[in-house]
Amino acid sequence: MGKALEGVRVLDMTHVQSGPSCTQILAWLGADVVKIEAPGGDITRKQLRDLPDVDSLYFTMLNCNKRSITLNMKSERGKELFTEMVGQFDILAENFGPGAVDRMGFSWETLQEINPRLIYASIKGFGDGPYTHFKAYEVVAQAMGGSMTTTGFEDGPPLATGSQIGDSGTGMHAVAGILAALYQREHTGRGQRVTVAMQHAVLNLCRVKLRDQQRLTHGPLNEYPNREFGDAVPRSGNASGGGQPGWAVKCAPGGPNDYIYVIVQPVGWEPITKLIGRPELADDPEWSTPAARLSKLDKMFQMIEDWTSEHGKWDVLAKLNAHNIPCGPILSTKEIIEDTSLAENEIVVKVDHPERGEFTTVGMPIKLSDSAADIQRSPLLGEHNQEIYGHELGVPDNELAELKANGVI
Ligand code: CAO
Repeated sequence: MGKALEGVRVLDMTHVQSGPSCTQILAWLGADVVKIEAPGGDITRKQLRDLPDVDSLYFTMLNCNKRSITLNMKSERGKELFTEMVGQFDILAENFGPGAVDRMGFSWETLQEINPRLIYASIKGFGDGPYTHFKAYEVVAQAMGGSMTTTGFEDGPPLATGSQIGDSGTGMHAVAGILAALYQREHTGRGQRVTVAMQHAVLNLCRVKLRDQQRLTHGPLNEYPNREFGDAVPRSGNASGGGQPGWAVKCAPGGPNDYIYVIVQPVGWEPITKLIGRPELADDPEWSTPAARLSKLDKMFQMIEDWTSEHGKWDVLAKLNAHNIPCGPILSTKEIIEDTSLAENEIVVKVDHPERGEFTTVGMPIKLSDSAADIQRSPLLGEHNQEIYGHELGVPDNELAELKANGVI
């Protein structure tokens, strides 16, 4: 067996980011992922284009290793072809607005009748309740899942994070659900419904903030830099708010990404005092213990910054790591895309594309020793119509031409 999911077939009706991020991982695990697009194509093929008339990086970076077919799900023949495919696939994945697949004529009950082994995965913005019928995008989920309220500085507005926890974060949750359903099917012989709400996935990633919400009822959060607390967890800037204090401190020469995030574990204090030229603080009872430092973390990080701002972030990284002090320089996207170790790890990968030429993408973050991911380019719109409708479903060439002319494919 070459790949973990070899032989597993995914009918991929996903679009934009959350759903495609899920099915791309399934493809990298070896599944045969066939993306069904309306004849006009996934909207992201045309969004945020950097080159005229060429699939956008938005699309190419989320749809690698898939095949593409076009199908008008609102046509009668389209529904027939879809029904035939549902009978032959293991997984159907979609993330349309609420009710869209039902409106196409395919409820979960209907799909089960067609294929009782089908695993049907849906991503929506919300679970059951007052928001069920609402559409959602990334930052909507961040807003309603606990992320925006806890991101930013206390005297500023709520902030969106750059990481796509609502979209790709939800996609990764959906992968887990689909793989579990595949495993359960081995025992039961039955498929099942997998649903993930973006609000729920973001909240799962904000779990520690609900921990702190409950701690707050027993008093102030001393690990936070905030001086005053209301009835909800405040935004705490760059503090982790976790068991060990951390902060982003400035480095030389003072550019927008000349910062390093430093964490002061108890064992790290003594070497830090030496590095910053204040060795006397190692044994000073005012500074020597985590409890003593807790009420003056701002002063502690200011002293550290007085030192780091005289050095470049890479230099500080080396000096702190020489003493096993956890830290991370703030890497710009340019530094990341040019990072040789990320390329060597095949997490920053170059892929050739027939229309845009070579582009860089983010590779497979999950490494399996027996199932290496082989990153292949995204498909052109309808590139595999002939292969799938003609060869696999046996639709004759003359009908294919007719379906094309009539806008069915
Ligand atoms: N053939 C014919 N029609 C098709 C089709 C096909 N192959 N594929 C999709 N369509 C139609 C659907 O039937 C639907 O039409 P109706 O509304 O008339 O039933 C329409 O295209 C898609 O609707 P939509 O609500 O999904 O699209 P939108 O652009 O208005 O909304 C989004 C986009 C993302 C807000 C919405 O899809 C959504 O809320 N999805 C769930 C949450 C989600 O995944 N958000 C992630 C956003 S970024 O990753």
